[in-house]
Amino acid sequence: MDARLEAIRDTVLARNPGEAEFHQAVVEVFESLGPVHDRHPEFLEAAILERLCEPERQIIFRVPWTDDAGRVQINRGFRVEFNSALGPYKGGLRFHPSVYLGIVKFLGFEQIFKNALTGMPIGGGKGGSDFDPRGRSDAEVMRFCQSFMTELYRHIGEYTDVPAGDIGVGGREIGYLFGQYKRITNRYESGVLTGKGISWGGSLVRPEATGFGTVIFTQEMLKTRGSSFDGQRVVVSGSGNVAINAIAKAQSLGATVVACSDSSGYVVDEAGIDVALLREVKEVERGRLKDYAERRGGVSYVDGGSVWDVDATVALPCATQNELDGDAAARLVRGGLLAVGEGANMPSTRDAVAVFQDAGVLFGPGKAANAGGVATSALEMQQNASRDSWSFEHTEERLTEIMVGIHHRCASTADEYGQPGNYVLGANIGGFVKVADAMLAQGLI
Ligand code: NDP
Ligand code: 2IT
Repeated sequence: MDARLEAIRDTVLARNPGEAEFHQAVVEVFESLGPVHDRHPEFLEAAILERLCEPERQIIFRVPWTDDAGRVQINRGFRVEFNSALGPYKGGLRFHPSVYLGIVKFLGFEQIFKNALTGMPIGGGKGGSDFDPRGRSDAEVMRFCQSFMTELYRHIGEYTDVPAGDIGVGGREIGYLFGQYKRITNRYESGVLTGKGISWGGSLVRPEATGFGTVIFTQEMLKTRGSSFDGQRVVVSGSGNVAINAIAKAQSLGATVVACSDSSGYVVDEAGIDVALLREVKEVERGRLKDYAERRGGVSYVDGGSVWDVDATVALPCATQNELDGDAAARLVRGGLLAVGEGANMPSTRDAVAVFQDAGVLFGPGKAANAGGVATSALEMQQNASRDSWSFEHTEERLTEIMVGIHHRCASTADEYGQPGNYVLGANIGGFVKVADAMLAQGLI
């Protein structure tokens, strides 16, 4: 790493002790930015990096609620409003027991660059709670969401901060959150949240957008080698919103998705995952992948273990951070891997990324490859602002244009900085320069 940046990195790490995921995300970005600072010494003079690493605002709050047995439960809520140089803070809410400040900050930090890459007018933010929705009734989830919004509402708004979904937060949760926001503020302010239901201000394609976008980005990478999804053997991790829609899109392009996972195990389905059955089990019944395997029949379900033990030509990690380590990466490379598209945020460890890049595997980092979700959220905001709603076809066309544009921006930036095919460098520099220019123009704030 560039020596000037090393000193800034050390200060950032020391100022934010115990936040391993945030450190990892910061270091990964800093490693790309040396050459930018050679060309733009003004960024150093204006302390752009120091400012970028310090969130504009961090909110931590108590979320009290009662469970179905009448017992009082207390969770912790977070919203980190990281950077508003390009637009209102924008990013999802994650409900998962592992959530703490370091996770929210890593996600918020990555979101700044991702959102810049989309070309849409959105800043970076992220939030969530250590609430575990697993096994909770609808009524419990509703009471939790209402309590969460009773504090959050004062910090958000169409022009201020626009949350959406992430792990553990989908259409059901956005509905309860929106209802409570509307009730407290007495405003039907559609643009305050995205991922809404289609009849009350949501956008077609938003539910599919992250998974579809990941596949579109990966298809663009494959094209640079004269290849495509047609005939590929694909492994996807996770079986939530991003994973299911990535599976659907990859198979619609002629690939066979032979395995997917949840946090309990993975299924190997050599005939190709049955997407309709997977949706029924996971989205309608909120069941487990084991239930899919039992209902599907003729497939193998592996309790525990790693889905990355299954050979693939294309890997789409769509579950969570650091789920794919250096050993798993080396195994996948030995199995004939051509490309990785990250549907999740930071799913590959730093070792894994190095293994992929050294082996010449096409590697699309999450902040580029999974940007279709937030980009379509921005399209939802556009529709809300104009009180309009677009067709599925039109919205999907816009998503495709945006993903092809992000691929182009990453690839051309990597070329410009003398590292063709390095999408990590391209995404980090491409996102950073846009935000840094805007921060310079807006003065010392
Ligand atoms: P969901 O909650 O719909 O699904 C998450 C999936 O990942 C589930 O299958 C879950 O398994 C698995 N998973 C979650 N945590 C872990 C863990 N600690 N270990 C193993 N498996 C785990 O979330 P999404 O599909 O929305 O999100 C998946 C990833 O995509 C996240 O990294 C998220 O940040 C990222 N992302 C999401 C976007 C969106 O629009 N939703 C946009 C861009 C990125 P189980 O059910 O067993 O918990
Ligand atoms: O990580 C992400 O980009 C998301 N969870 C989606 C954020 C959004 O505002 O749609």
